[in-house]
Amino acid sequence: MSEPPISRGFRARKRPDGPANRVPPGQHLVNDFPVLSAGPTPHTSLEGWSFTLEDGPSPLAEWTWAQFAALPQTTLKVDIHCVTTWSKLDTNWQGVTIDTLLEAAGLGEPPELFTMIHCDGGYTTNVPVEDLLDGKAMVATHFEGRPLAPEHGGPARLLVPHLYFWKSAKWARSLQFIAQDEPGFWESLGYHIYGDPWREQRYAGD
Ligand SMILES: Nc1nc2c(c(=O)[nH]1)N[C@H]1C(S)=C(S)[C@@H](COP(=O)(O)O)O[C@H]1N2
Ligand SMILES: [Mo]
Repeated sequence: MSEPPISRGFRARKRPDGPANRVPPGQHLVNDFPVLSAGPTPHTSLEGWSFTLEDGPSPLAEWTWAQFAALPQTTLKVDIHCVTTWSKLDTNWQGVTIDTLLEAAGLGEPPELFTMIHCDGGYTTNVPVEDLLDGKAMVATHFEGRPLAPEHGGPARLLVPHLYFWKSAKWARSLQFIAQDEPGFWESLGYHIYGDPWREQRYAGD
């Protein structure tokens, strides 16, 4: 039954989904869920909440909270990576994928190649459209089976887990399609325009 340690070690290193292989360079694992906000937590009533898709200055579609909650829901189990070096494995989210939003808006094709996400409180972040499609991103309303806490972006935040977590904009209220990539809040302050944790794209020029 027992195998030589060298064989076990070799197998462990090769295991593709081992936790060590899921932590990008320069990151460490945490079990808690740190809160990182550039300003105070906005408190928007669900009655006053809406989510809008825009093509540049033109509105394309808008959902009230009730309408948004009635859209087809998706769950995602994903790892998240904050540029301040913490990563968290196997986080569970529920929300509406961007694919579902486009479909619900009657848009076969996204109208532009880039997006800017706008939030209550004024935070913005830019994400290329292709990083939002094919189930890679959602507007999340639930975390670990419960409504998303206000400090973590409730009632709804963008979730783009394959990019650094600053791209997962909290208190998201609109997704604006734009023709040219433009920096959002942190990107204008020296953070990377794209932010791939596996390529350690923390700051402009990385
Ligand atoms: N609206 C808004 N979204 C935001 C931020 C923010 O300050 N405002 N901070 C970003 C950063 S830097 C990170 S790491 C994550 C933190 O999310 P958390 O507080 O749920 O951990 O939210 C991102 N989304
Ligand atoms: Mo962050």
